[in-house]
Amino acid sequence: MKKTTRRQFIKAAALTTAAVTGASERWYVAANAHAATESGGLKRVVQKLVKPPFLPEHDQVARGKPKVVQVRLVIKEKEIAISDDATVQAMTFNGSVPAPIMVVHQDDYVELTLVNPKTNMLMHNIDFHAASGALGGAELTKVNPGQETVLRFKATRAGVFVYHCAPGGVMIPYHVVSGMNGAIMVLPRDGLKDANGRPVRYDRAYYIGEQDFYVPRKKNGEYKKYNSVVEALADTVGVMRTLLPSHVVFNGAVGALTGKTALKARAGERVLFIHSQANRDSRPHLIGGHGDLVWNGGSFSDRPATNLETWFIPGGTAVAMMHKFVQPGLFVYLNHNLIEAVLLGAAAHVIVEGTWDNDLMTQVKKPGAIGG
Ligand SMILES: [Cu+2]
Repeated sequence: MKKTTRRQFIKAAALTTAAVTGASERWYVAANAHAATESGGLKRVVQKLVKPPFLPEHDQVARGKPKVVQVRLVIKEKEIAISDDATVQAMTFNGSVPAPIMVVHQDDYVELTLVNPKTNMLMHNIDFHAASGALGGAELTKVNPGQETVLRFKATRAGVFVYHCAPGGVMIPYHVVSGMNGAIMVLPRDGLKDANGRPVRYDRAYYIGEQDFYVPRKKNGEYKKYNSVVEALADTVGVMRTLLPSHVVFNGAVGALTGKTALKARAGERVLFIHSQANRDSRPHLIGGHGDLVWNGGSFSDRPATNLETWFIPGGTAVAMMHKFVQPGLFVYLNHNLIEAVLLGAAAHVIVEGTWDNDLMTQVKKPGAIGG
């Protein structure tokens, strides 16, 4: 295998960025300066981001005028275990796969400080699908190890949106399938509405980030291990070209949202599931439940679809679904490509407490001998 140095990779990434974008930096400087005047004088709040599946503290209905919401992402290149037998040299925002979800309201400004510590090897940046212009901010946020930058954008569209690293060329899919993606929820200022336009609120919300990984194997079938994101690149891109992921998981690892870390709810509660897939399509389904309200494509400006059995996430999208649990027990939330769910890992558990409703379901006769 041909060895490539870190410097060669950084140079290659920089060249491909220029080739893909062909953009002039000067134009963006002017645009950025203009934005500074628009958000001046607004109240500033710091949003403390938390590890998924949890959401940061937020109001469902905005209080007062639009704000500048300050968030901070620190990029960490680090090894993570994604199954009993495989590790990945992951690239992360704040150390988790997926990256933390941000929650703001429409017309708020998001002011992100993006930090690339000098302990990392690669250049990174961020493309917010919720933002307008400059490749979603990617052109304005390229940070080499040892650098930080601040980006501010106005959240003009209500919905759930993916954000991800997009440093150019092959580095775009490589960083995304190494874990460098997350989501932002931009709530309508007056909160969510049901299919009839009536206000609807959630009792809990969870963020599920679905991630496809492409881990190379040795000749004997074992997964290969690498010491850095640079060392893993050539082999991993080889697997990526097959379009056949070795793993498709929720929240960074097979079983990450099962057992002790299963999602929890009570019968009678409305739960909002925000599900992102930054690279591939997915088709979520809640076994034993329904997509009561599904904001297809992630837009809160459109009426939600109702009572869906399975819904769709086009790759590069986040989608929100609300379900009111009406029975207790174990519910499985999965990608209803059942091969991906069961063999590759795309499944989560929801443990629901409450009292069983016999009217909705009853075991009339226990399984036993035929005619017995
Ligand atoms: Cu990156």
